Amino acid sequence: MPDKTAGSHRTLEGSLLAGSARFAIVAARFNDFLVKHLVDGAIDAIRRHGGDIGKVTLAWVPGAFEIPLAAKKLAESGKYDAVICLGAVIRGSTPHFEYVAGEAAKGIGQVGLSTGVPCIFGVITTENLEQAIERCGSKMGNKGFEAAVTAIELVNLHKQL
Ligand code: INI
Repeated sequence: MPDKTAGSHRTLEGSLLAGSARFAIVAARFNDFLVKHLVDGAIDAIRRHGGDIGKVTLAWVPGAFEIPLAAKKLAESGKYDAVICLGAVIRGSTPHFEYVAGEAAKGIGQVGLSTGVPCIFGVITTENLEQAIERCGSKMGNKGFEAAVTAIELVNLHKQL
């Protein structure tokens, strides 16, 4: 935690109040029995942080590999303050895990940098199904919820930058 009492520097920090922020969610249908929980978690987080879930747009793409392009179009539309990207890539189920997970991570990062719209990496990448389940609302929390909270914080921080 930043020490807000030390020195005379100016500290910027985004609040966790969603207010009237507009969010787009891009969700990968591959492993949708898991990703649906991430989507529910993200919407729950927006609602519980005071956001208007009527303003949320949800776009489904076939797999995590397809997330970046859809995220780019949503970010470029000017209609959203942040794009929350959700998916589940499980090593056990594919020999091209590295490609899918790597391209999703790199692409989502590039969309944020190139558009200036916060683009959140809420794609879980795990060794096996058990680890994935743990991140979709059980032992390790819900990474969709966490991704949405990150989006809220960044929207509020970016207003000050
Ligand atoms: N897509 C995922 O989102 N998760 C995976 O685990 C996965 N596996 O295992 O292959 C996956 N593959 C599909 C990929 O994202 C593309 O949709 C596909 O290659 C077509 O471009």
